[in-house]
Amino acid sequence: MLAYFTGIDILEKERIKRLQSLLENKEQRVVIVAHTNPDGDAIGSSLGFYGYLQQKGFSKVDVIAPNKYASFLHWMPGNNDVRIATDDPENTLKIIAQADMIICLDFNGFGRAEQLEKPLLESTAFKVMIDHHPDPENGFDLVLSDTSVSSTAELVYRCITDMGDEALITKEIAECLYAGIVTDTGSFSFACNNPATYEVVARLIEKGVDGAYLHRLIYSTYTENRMRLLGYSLSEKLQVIPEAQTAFISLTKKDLERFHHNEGDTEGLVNYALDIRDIRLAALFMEKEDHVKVSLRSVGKLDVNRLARNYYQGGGHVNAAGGKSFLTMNDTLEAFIALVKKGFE
Ligand SMILES: [Mn+2]
Repeated sequence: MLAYFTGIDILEKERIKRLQSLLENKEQRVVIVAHTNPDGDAIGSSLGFYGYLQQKGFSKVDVIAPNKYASFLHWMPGNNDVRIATDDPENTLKIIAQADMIICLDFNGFGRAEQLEKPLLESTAFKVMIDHHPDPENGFDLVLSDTSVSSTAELVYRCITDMGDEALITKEIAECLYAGIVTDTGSFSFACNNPATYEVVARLIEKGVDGAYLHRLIYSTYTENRMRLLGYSLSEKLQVIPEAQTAFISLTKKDLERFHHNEGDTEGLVNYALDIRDIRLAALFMEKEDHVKVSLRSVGKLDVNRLARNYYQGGGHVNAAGGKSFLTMNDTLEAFIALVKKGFE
């Protein structure tokens, strides 16, 4: 039996029961939604839950991603069924409007689905949130939120198990959930100092997951251009502010074009800046069409979720967050440097 994994606490048990009874009607139309710029946990938990509903006997389930995502996630079982909202906006809106139940995974406010925010709000479907980000927003009919878990994928495993359906988890579902946990913990290097996470992972391995194989599918996927962009970013575009224990990388549109940048090529890049000794805050600034995308990472108690909320109209976790700046790249960097030098805490 599970030694550390004791299931969701009493308060949550009522909610699990609620979800369980809601899932008794297999004829209803269910829509699973991931957040914009979906990461490994968003896609992994969405496809894991999708597989689970299929195993349970649901036949009208759609999975929607607001926009395209990186190709290193395309191996996941069920990936070909994911609808990309930006590819087919009309049908996406129809599906959301006709849904009986909407399950939002790995985000906790409709705004994180960007252009789908309004349709989601307007839909009369029963709305479920399963997530691990801090400060869940109102507007959901059922909230399963736990900020202590490594990932939404771990939470999905727990929900399925608590509903008594562990036996329905196939190898394919396990692979999706494993991918979510691996990517959200930086391959078990943060947000997982909890025996329960490893116990869930042990169960997924029992289901037939080949960790080494999946690791290569996820991480050993660089194109030559992506590898050279990484080298260029570190040697030419990295700035260090030792007195503020801060390091950051900035990439203009021209930089990105030079390396024929593809979606996902800068995934994980910000973490390199954090690997410098004594650096506690790392940032990546990327020039987009009408804004600068900001990714923030920190170590320890330094709260980049707050930094992202207060200065970059975004959010995330204490040690990993993101947002946007609508200043020019130069002004964005100047403001950032001033901010970290004066100390924003
Ligand atoms: Mn996550």
